[in-house]
Amino acid sequence: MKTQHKKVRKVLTPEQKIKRRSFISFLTFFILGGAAFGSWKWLLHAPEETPGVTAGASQPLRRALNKTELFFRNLFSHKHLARTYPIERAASDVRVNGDIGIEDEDFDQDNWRLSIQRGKKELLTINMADIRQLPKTDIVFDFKCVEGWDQIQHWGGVRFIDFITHYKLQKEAGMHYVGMETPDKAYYVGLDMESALHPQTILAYEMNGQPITPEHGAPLRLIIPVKYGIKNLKRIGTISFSNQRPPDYWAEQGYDYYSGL
Ligand SMILES: Nc1nc2c(c(=O)[nH]1)N[C@H]1C(S)=C(S)[C@@H](COP(=O)(O)O)O[C@H]1N2
Ligand SMILES: [Mo]
Repeated sequence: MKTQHKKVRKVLTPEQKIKRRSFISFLTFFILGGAAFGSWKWLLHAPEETPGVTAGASQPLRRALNKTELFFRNLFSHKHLARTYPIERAASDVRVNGDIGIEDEDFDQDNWRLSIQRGKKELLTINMADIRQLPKTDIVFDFKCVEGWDQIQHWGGVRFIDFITHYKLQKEAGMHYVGMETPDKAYYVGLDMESALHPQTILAYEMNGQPITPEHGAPLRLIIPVKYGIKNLKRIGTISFSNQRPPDYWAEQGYDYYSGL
């Protein structure tokens, strides 16, 4: 004969069941709530990135943004070439937009020099005659402004990668970023090295086969078809290389630092 062992289990009344559930709910609420509050405080007190570079995002947020950016970067852009068009498609009446850093009417093109620090001690000062001697590349592509317009345009100049090779800036090009600014430093852009070295990125001195006019950035401007117009700096004065993000005029106003297409 088997003895039946009955497990003695406390039978809860409906009221007790409700009480127990409420207790679990409260506990969950406090633990999760506390965790959320803690994370918020942590974010709030986390140091900010260099002001002006990421419009004041805190470091943990910046890291998250960088991760997302990297993901999309690898997914699209850089292996691809921007679409090009036959020369007849290029606009003859080229749109003008933005004059920050190029307003000075007394600006003297003949005295213009491009300054670049090479290594720790050397400052290269390059004039237009030097630049015109380098191999020339033409491109006809659809120029896109974040304000919502685009236009097929024809530009000519030296590919940035060819320029780097000629001036033996390979070591500098091993860094993460390029910074460019107007001679008066009023307009400035930061570019990831991959985009700067993209085969369609050029230091342009011609538009529709003619020297660039002052309002389009004479004597030398950046044409970077993998980026929106805001990164296509007109009238380059200085080029620098760094591993930190260089300041960027429109990124400081809240625009996407990367601004890629
Ligand atoms: N120095 C300088 N470069 C600049 C700007 C500017 O205001 N100043 N505006 C940018 C913007 S927003 C665009 S769309 C393009 C316009 O170039 P474009 O005037 O030759 O059409 O230049 C870019 N480069
Ligand atoms: Mo623009």
